[in-house]
Amino acid sequence: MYVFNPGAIKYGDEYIMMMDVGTLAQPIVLWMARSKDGVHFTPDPVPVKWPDSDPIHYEDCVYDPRITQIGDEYYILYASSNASIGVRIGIVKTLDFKIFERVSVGSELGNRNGVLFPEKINGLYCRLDRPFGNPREPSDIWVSYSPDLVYWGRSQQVMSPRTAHWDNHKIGAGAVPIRTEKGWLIIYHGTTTTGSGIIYRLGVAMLDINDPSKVISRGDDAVLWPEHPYELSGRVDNVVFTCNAIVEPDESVKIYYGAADTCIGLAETRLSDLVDACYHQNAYILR
Ligand code: BMA
Repeated sequence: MYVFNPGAIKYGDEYIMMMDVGTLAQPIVLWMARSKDGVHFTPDPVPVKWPDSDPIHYEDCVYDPRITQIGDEYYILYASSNASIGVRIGIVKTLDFKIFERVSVGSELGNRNGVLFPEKINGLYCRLDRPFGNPREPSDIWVSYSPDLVYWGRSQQVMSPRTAHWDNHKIGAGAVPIRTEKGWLIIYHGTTTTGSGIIYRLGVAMLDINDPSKVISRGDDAVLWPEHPYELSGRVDNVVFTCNAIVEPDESVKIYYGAADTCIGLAETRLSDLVDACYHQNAYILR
């Protein structure tokens, strides 16, 4: 069994994790686990009871859930895949992590890594996503807006892969953006190709608080990369991949992440260190 790429959020006095669970015999399903301390989790006895497919997009596999709280509601943006048609971003909501209600098939075909901001921006819901429509490569992070979480538009490119960096191949939004005094902190994944396959790492950037299409600063270096055996080798080797990070009241940050598409890791850091990393430039990178 493979358990990976968790969305995670605090709900009441619990930490909730919703993750991809797959076996060799069945497609991935979403499963929840709960914890009192954010470290020791107990899985639910059965998978999440996901709402029926939208009539216009039958989904045969769902994965990579990102959970965003807005008011009392929790929105889950996830990859909604139909094997013969393609992948879209699905949107489901819940009030209690027991009953889940479909909001919309939230994107056109050929999009995933959808991440909803935790508040409206200029009166509109706002999400980062990763459309595949780019003629060069399926690679960039974009931003889109919606009045109702159904109709999305005003799409704009935010960031692209960078040459001579760890994220020179593909990038996609990871954790739900975190509001800071300097702007929206994003933790994203970036890939590079090597002779023995792709490496997934995590990096950070700061986006303008009122216009997230504007990148204020982007750290040169990755902040998390595969280095431990369980990250280097598994169902897919050399992967760290995040969907949510939790900022604690003391401004420590828990980054939950999938390791090698096989198991789940927890990396801890401080909010100030992640913010600093957005401004860190590496003298050794050729420009
Ligand atoms: C991405 C997604 C993730 C996965 C990653 C590494 O494209 O499919 O679910 O963790 O690849 O295999």
